[in-house]
Amino acid sequence: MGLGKVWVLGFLFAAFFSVNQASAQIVINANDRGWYNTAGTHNPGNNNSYTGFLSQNYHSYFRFTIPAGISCISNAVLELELENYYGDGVPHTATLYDVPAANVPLLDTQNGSGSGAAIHVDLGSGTIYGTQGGLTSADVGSILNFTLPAAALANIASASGNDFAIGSRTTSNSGASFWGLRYSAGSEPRIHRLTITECPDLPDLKAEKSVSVFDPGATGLYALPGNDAIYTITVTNEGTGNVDNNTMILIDKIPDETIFYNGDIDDAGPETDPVSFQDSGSGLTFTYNTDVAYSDLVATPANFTDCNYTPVLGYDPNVTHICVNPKGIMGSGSPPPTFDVSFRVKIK
Ligand SMILES: [Ca+2]
Ligand SMILES: [Ca+2]
Ligand SMILES: [Ca+2]
Repeated sequence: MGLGKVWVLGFLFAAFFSVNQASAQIVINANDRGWYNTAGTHNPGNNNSYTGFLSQNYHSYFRFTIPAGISCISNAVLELELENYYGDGVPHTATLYDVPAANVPLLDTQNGSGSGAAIHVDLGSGTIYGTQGGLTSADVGSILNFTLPAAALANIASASGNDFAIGSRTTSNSGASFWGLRYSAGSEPRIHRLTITECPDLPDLKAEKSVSVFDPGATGLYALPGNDAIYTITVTNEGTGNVDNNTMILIDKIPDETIFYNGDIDDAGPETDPVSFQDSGSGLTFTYNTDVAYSDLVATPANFTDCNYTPVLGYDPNVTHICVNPKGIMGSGSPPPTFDVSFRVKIK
C-alpha cells in the first residue's frame, strides 16, 4: 500500500480578472401602482398613488416585473416622480418599505382579495428601503431618487421572473386635515421606475493540492525518505466569469521536506517534462518551456517574472518555488472547467 491522496494547504495561488467588466443596467417601469387606505380599500383600476391623510391613512405601492434569469443585483435605484403636495406648507417625509413576496400578487386585486387592511399596514411598515424628508410643494414635478439598500437588492433578485413591489408612506407634522404626497393621479403617465444593475460575472477559483507516492511499478512504495512523490494542484473555476487572458499564475512552495526533481516526471511514462499539465475544459494551453519557471529564493516570488532560477538537471535542492503560467483564457460553465499541474519531488 502506498500513500493515498493527502490534501495539503499553504501554496500561493494567483489569478486575475477584469474588474471593469461593464454590467448592463436594466430600466424597469412600474407595471402597476395605487393606494390602500386604512380600511383596506383598493380598486385595481385606479392608479392613483396618494400617500398621506384624508379622513384615514393612505399608503401606496409601485410594482415592477423583474426579468427572469437574474440571480444577483449589485445596485438598484428607484425614481419616483412627485406629482403633488397637499398640506399647509409643513414639509412631509416619504419613506419606502418592503412588500413580502406573498403580498405582491394580491396588490392589483379588489381590496387586496380580503387582505386590504393588512396590505395597507404592510405598505407602510417593515424593512425601510429609503426615506426623504423636507418635501414641500417646491418639490412637485421633481423626481425623488432612492438608492435601495442590500435588503432590497436581495429581494429584487429573489423576484426574478416575477413581480417585485415597494410600499410608500408619507409622514408629517402637518396640522392640516388633508395632507400628503401623491406620485400620480388615477391614470396618467408618470416616471416610476427601477434601474437595476446585475452583479458582474466573476470567476470563483478553487485550488487543491494532493500528494501521492511515485510508484510507477506499483510495488507498494511508502512515503519514506528516499522515495519520490508527485504533487498535483487542481484548479477549478466555479464562478460565472472567465479568467483574463494569460493571467492564471500558480506559485507553489516546494515543501521543506522534499527536493524538486528536474527530470522526466514519470520516467518511462508518456510525459517528458518535469511538470505535467492535464486539462479538463479549462481552455488554457500549456507549453513547458515558456509556461513553467522556478525560484531559488526563500521568499515567495511576487510574480512570474521573479521566477528566474534555472535548475540543474536531476534533483535540485535549490529550487524553492515552482511557477506555472498556462496561457489563454480560463473559461467558466458547467461542469466547472478545471486543470491539474503535477511535479515530482524526493522525500528527504
Ligand atoms: Ca392596478
Ligand atoms: Ca412592509
Ligand atoms: Ca516520461
